[in-house]
Amino acid sequence: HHLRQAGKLFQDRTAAGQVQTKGIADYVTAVDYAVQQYIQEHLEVSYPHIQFLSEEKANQEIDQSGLVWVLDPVDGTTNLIHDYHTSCISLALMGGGEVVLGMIYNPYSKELFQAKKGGGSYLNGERITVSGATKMEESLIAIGTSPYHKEMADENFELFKRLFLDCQDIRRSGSAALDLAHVACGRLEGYFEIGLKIWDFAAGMLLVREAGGSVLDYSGAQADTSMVNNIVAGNSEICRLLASKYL
Ligand code: 2AM
Ligand code: CA
Ligand code: CA
Ligand code: CA
Repeated sequence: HHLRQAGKLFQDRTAAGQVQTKGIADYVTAVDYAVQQYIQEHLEVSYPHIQFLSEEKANQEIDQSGLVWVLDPVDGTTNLIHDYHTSCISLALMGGGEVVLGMIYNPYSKELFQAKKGGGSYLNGERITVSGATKMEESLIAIGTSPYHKEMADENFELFKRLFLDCQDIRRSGSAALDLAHVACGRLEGYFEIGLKIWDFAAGMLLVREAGGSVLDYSGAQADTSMVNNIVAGNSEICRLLASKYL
């Protein structure tokens, strides 16, 4: 599988140290570019008619009504720079604005999460489902701190405090895609973050839904595949509670 091969590139600490700054707390490394190039080249050979959208390239002239691969070559780049071992590759296939395939690969744990529209979600080939917890006090919730929106720190941290007092505990991973994968397999009951880009959430959104969970936006509506979205995911009950009571 191309993702497993590309995941080996995460081990190159020299490339991970070649860092450019794109904005506040927003980085790209030589690993991001190497993973993107490897996957783009292999997809273009196997699927020459499918468009390719990816975080670290120019994406003009993408026709969202056709088929398009949506790649985040490294989700969790800050973690990669710190050698924190909490990053992944996220790849989705979209058609007509719908996600039809979702794949998230964690090269540190060698875990491959895969979902096909209508076909369920799998972790290394085994079927996965969301957690059955229905109460906040038994729920582990991943938060998104949105470090590139420091002007929102006060309202974010007030929300985190309210939630922290009610839930079992909170977590902050730094990888939106891994958080969604972990909701899909029941390790987390819920996750939310503002301003996610399509390459952060497309694969994870299908994984959570095909595992029996929900993915909403902050208004409580079904999350759509806009380029940017505020995302709340979880098993259906915890997702509904998060959207209605906290966000
Ligand atoms: P990245 O590592 O691919 O950049 C962490 O909060 C999540 O937000 C990660 O999935 C991270 O993806 C993403 N992220 C990083 N910088 C961002 C930015 N400037 N705007 C929105 N999301 C960002
Ligand atoms: Ca980024
Ligand atoms: Ca990302
Ligand atoms: Ca990225």
